[in-house]
Amino acid sequence: MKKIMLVGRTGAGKTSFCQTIYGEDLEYKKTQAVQIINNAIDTPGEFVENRTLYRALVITAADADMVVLVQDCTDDQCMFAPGFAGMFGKPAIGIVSKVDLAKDPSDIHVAEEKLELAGCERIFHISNKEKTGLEDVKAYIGIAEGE
Ligand SMILES: Nc1nc2c(ncn2[C@@H]2O[C@H](COP(=O)(O)OP(=O)(O)OP(=O)(O)O)[C@@H](O)[C@H]2O)c(=O)[nH]1
Ligand SMILES: [Mg+2]
Repeated sequence: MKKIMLVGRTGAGKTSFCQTIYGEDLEYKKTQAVQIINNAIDTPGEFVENRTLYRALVITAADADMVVLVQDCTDDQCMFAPGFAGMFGKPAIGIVSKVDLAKDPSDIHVAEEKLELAGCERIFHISNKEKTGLEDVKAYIGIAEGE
């Protein structure tokens, strides 16, 4: 199982994603500091919203095997500049989150394009609420069935 680090805006669904992939109940709590959820390093959205905190992200990533960029498909804003994922020097995948809330398939495509441009090698579409799209990403990260 790879150790992953979650990166994305406040409210993107990073903590929910960690809870979902490890089979925990969804419990909302704003992430205030870096926290470990099983094999995942969950970061606060502020780390990517404030350039001066990028350094904290890069240092935290030293411990991870893979970086996971999370983009909410209902969010017009994106914090991932082209090539963003390259700063970690680690494999990076992208998660388009909240697909249950997409008003139009284009919402998902636009989010996917942002993640592609950011440098993600694979992109997955998921809903933490409806628990869709999880098996593929879990397999990619190496979380076994039922784990
Ligand atoms: N409808 C829907 N809501 C979601 C989904 N994922 C997360 N949410 C909701 O979005 C809100 C924010 O989710 P979090 O997982 O706490 O977001 P976060 O990225 O950890 O945010 P910070 O800790 O502030 O950086 C919560 O109310 C979640 O219940 C999803 O796939 N679908
Ligand atoms: Mg969080």
